[in-house]
Amino acid sequence: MVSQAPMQCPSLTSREQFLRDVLAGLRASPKVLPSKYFYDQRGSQLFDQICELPEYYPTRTEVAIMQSHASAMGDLIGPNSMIIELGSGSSMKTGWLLENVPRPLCYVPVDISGEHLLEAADRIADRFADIEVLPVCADFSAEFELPEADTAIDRRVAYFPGSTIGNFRPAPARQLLAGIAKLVGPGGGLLIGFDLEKDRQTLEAAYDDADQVTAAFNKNLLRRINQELGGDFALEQFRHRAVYNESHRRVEMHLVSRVQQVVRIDGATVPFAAGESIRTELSHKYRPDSFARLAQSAGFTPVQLWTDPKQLFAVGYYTV
Ligand code: AVJ
Repeated sequence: MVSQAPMQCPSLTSREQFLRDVLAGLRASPKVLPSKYFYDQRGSQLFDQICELPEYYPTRTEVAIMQSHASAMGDLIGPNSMIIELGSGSSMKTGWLLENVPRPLCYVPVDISGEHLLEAADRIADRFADIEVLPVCADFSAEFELPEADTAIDRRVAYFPGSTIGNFRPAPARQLLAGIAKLVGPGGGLLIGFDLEKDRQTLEAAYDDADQVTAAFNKNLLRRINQELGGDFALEQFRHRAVYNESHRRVEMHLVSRVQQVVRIDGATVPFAAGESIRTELSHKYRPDSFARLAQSAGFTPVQLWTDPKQLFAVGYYTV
């Protein structure tokens, strides 16, 4: 059953906010653009395509880990739990988990995109008639209120799959995790997917695929600026670049200007030198112990870690 309180989606990205963020980023040195703006309709489609690429191992590896270990995860979580999925999107990996958590169980998908959210909530509610589904439209990186469940809840557990945490630098990642610890409270848990450090070649191929889907995903950000902010980026004058920055343990995506040029956006001008780049995304990679330390610094205790035979990706369970 989907209980639906009247749901107001915070209008996350007004045009004004988008414009402010874009101009601030392009006036900074070096130039940056926030990766959260990748996901308009076209960007979300391209991301779904990325998840199917032979080079992009994270999604299929995380799904395999969930398939193999969801029953152990469900046992650790236990009955009378509220599962709060952060950035639930289309709730792709959720079924494996919900099938294996003992009942009673309440599921709270949290997403900024209202349409995605209600569609996914309906699908989960149809498939699991005995689960109370309470969708919340919110930005999970800011504070939000949890809905009240019908049945008494013994613990709250956040589910944060997809290695989205990798988009955050260490300090904001710690803050986000500390916010999750506060949200689930004492006795609560966190089940989180994160990507593991590995050889440069595998990492760079995952973010620079042969079919150029990731390049299209990256350049879509410029197309979006053109469309929504009246920019005049010539997409073919920028080159996609993905590089593993080993000292920071992160893949960085860039758009590199092929020539010296001036771009206009809503009356503002942005000069580019030939070879100058805009950094559009950071994707941090961890070792089991480096992620445990991060989680501990946010108030969590490591309980168990699951990984795949090639140790490409990990899903960990932590408690407050
Ligand atoms: C959705 C942030 C997990 O960092 O791997 C995929 C996004 N960017 N290919 C990632 C992404 C380019 C992805 N996350």
